[in-house]
Order: sequence, then structure tokens, then C-alpha cells
Amino acid sequence: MMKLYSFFRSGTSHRLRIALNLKGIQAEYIPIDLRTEEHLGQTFKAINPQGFVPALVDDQLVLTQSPAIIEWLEEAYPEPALLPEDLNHRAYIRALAAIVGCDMHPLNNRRVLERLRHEMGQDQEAIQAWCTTWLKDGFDAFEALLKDRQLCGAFCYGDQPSIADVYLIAQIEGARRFKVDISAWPIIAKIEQNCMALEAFQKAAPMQQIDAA
Ligand SMILES: N[C@@H](CCC(=O)N[C@@H](CS)C(=O)NCC(=O)O)C(=O)O
Repeated sequence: MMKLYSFFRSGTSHRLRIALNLKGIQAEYIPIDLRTEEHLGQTFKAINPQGFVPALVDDQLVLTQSPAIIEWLEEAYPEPALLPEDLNHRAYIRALAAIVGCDMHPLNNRRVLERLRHEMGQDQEAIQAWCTTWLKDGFDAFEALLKDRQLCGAFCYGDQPSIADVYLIAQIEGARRFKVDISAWPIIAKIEQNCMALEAFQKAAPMQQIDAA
């Protein structure tokens, strides 16, 4: 069985858990506690020298970086597909995912916030303003693309979940921790409802994980 190195509240681990569940792949859950900086210790860095969760280990193969792992899953386990057949639509779905993966999540990552807090002397109010700025900016862009391209149905692309939903739902969870009200983006809010009706998304939720506390 594959091993999934994960932290329950990590957005990047969350998106990978959703993708694994949608593909019907079971993985042994190995918690790495970011609160105690377990990810920066030698034991975990022997698995991922970058010191980030998630990591996915499949026998001798060690996979890191959630976008690369999710793309690997898609190629190694093509069914059910999380990317459309149409080349141009695949680029569009990857663009939606990249709004979250490149332009939202990295700005609100733990190490960035820790630096703002401890080395740049920012208080909780400033951190909150920082995070909500980038989260709102990203959701605005995501919603605008969904509206403009008219390719969504129950999910971001038609009526089957895709990689875009995988990234979106994990980011919504993270945004709620910063008290961002998702109802401001009606298309996204509806898609979230539809995703959360599915077991694959429910079981991937942070509070369903063995290390949730
Ligand atoms: N680009 C990486 C980012 C991974 C990442 O940022 N993981 C976070 C948890 S969501 C982490 O391990 N952060 C450790 C830290 O910031 O100290 C990926 O997508 O896998």
C-alpha cells in the first residue's frame, strides 16, 4: 500500500487526499505534525528534503510536490479521469488549479506567515489582512473564469469532479480558517455543496483525519 505523509490541516495534503479518494486509491496515512515542526526534522527530510507535506511513497518511488503527485496519479491511474479529454480544456482546468496552487496557497503557507509574524513583526490583524487579500483575489479570479468560460456544471468542469475541484475545495477549507465567507462567490459556493455531497471529498476533510485535533 502507498504511504501518504500528511498533516490534517495542510491544504496541499488535503488536495492530494481528495485526488486519492476520487481515484479510489487507499494509502496508509502517516501524520507529520507541522505544529511541532516534525516536517523540519531529519526523519521527514530524508523523505522530502524540502520539508513539505504531502509526500506519497509508492514502494521505492518517493513523490513530492502536490501538483506533480496529482498529475502522476492522473497518468498512473487514468480512471476516473480528473482532466478532460480536450487539450484546450485541460489547459483551462490546470489554470484553475494553478490559481489556487500558485497564486493563493503559497502566500498563506505556514512558513510565510511565520516569517511575517516573527521576523517582520506583524501582528495577527496584519496576518489576517494579508491572508484574506490573497484569498479573495484568488477566489475572484476563479469565479470570474468559471463565469466567463461557461464550462461548469455541478462541478468546475461539467458534471464530474476534476483537478480544479480538488484544489478548490482544499483552499475553501483553508480560507474558512481566516473567516472568508465563501457565499461571496455564488458559483464556487454551489460547486462546494456538490463536492461535499460526495464521499471522496467528505473523507478527505481535515477533521476526518487520524491526526485531527
Ligand atoms: N508546493 C508544495 C507546497 C507544499 C506545502 O506548502 N506544504 C505545507 C503544508 S500545506 C508545508 O509543509 N508547510 C511547511 C511550512 O510552511 O513550514 C506542494 O504543493 O506540495
